[in-house]
Amino acid sequence: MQGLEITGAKTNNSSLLSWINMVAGLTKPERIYICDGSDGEYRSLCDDLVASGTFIRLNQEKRPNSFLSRSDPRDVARTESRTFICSLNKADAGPTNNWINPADMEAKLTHLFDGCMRGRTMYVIPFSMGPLGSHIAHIGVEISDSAYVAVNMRIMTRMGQAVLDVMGDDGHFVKCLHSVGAPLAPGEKDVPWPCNPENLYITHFPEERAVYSFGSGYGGNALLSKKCFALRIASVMAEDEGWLAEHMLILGVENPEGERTYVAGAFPSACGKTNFAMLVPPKGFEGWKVFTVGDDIAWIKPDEEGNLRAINPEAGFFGVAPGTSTKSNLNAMMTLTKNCIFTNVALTDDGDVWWEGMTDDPPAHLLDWQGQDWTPDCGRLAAHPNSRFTAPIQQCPTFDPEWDNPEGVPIRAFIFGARMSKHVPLVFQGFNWSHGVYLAATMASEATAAAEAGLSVRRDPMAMLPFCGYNMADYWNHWLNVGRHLANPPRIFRVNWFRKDENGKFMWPGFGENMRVLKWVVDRVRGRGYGVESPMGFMPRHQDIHWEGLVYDPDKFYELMSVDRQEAVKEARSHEELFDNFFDRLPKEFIYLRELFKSQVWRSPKVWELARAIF
Ligand code: O2Y
Ligand code: MN
Repeated sequence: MQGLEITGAKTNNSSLLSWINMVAGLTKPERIYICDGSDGEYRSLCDDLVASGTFIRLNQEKRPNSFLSRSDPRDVARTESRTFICSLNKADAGPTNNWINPADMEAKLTHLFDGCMRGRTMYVIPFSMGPLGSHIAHIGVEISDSAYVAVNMRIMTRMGQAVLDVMGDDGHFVKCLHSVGAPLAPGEKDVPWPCNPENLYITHFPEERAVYSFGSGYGGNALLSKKCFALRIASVMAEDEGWLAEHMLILGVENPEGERTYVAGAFPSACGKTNFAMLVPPKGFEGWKVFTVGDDIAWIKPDEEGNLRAINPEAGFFGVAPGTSTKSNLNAMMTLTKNCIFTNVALTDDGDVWWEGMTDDPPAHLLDWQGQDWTPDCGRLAAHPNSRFTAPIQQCPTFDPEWDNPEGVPIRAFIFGARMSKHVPLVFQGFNWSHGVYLAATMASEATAAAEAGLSVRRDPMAMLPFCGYNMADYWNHWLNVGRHLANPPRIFRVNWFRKDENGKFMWPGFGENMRVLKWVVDRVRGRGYGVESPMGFMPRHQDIHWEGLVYDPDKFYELMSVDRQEAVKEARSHEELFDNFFDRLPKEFIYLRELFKSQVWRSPKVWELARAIF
């Protein structure tokens, strides 16, 4: 709004100042505040959130500087059905994205944003995705009318005055505009979690490199740095500029000799991605260490030597709380001891947090995620299944200081995981880059509830289905193209920790044991791991896996690695169903790779049913 004073951090960036004025003119806030990212500012915003009832300060002895927030029960998760890619051309969004014509969407949004910040503060949140000044990093600015968003962004990104300083007077930034869509009339009392679920729009304008989000205050809908910028918009930027923006964790494995190998891994939700990123080496791996660079997103660029180097663009974890415990993920629990924001978990009588799976026995009494009295026999969940913690990455015991290396870390392998109770082996390696890309593009997971019945398989190429900001077939072509220009392309692996036996029991003993698979992956990329060629790719024999500390019967191992020939052919046929959606944009390589796979499967009759025979 004309003449409204701008307080907080300082900038002379002319395009930022004119965007701020333009947005203020449209949204008509009460105040404008530019976040400086300081400790004092964070404290004061948290105090304001406590005063307004959005935050509950937790017991400062048990959980110092930590807060609980309860969302509106209609606003509890990112909302794929209301997420749109508004590219100029519908075909550029592709068949896997919701699309609305950008002019129509702009008209709708202009109407919704008009006056939507009345009675509220407009926070201007400058953030860097990646180390400040890194050539792999990019800068964004989120304008939001939510203080909850501002404090979460302080944890999730490098945020504040230092970012404005890097931007300078004419530096570029990605525009991210957000409103909870709940203007306040003069004198109207606010609610703890304002939102507007009836008018929800999470929209992306790839050509403009901009995000506009309206109506939700939750997670991926509101912290626009994360899925909206770092994946949907960044994937488009990456295609234009020759790099990769991926839904991947980054970890380093160090052997007792001090040799460290970095890998990036893509897993759909509920596949143990956070656990893998913070893996604790099990018995038999004394002297081995795992380092965490990131748990969710990787930006990966070719360097001058033709290697791929990756940064984690984020600075925090926005992890799912339920199921996290000292048994399942000790490092995550240690990360959560202080300076955290918890959303939609339960509150204990002594002012701490609790969620399902945190302890073997639940407390006798809690306030649940909606603030209602809760007892173990009440028949309700105490924490919402999508309840979250926001935590600084530097608090993680496995935090890798290389996280802040502006050059990123060298990636030697990509691991693509899925949740399949049948037919998909524990681990196998693509023959080469294009075969690996094919394996990643065709990965699928069973929906958890349907898994028991062996129903409902959802293809989730590279775990990017909800996050690719353009046509998925163009994205596959881009992957193939990146590989063509690498001197030393990372090796590509598929894994599946979730195979079950005929009694419905998991065949692989648990997340900690994934270290054994990781070691085989590292051995392969370092040229010292043996792999047998099969129609699926290269596979380890029992003797190629490090078993110290675990007794795992060879027969069981070969059962875990076996693939039924009929099922493999069925699988290859169902790739056709996926590919048919993309018409002429489908990479030609995929057609030949599929045919090659089918003919290889047919030509190796017995070995296929009896995996052990190949070994
Ligand atoms: O439901 C939300 O808003 C969060 S979704 C999310 C958060 C952190 C990491 N990954 C995800 C995801 O959906 O992949
Ligand atoms: Mn994710």
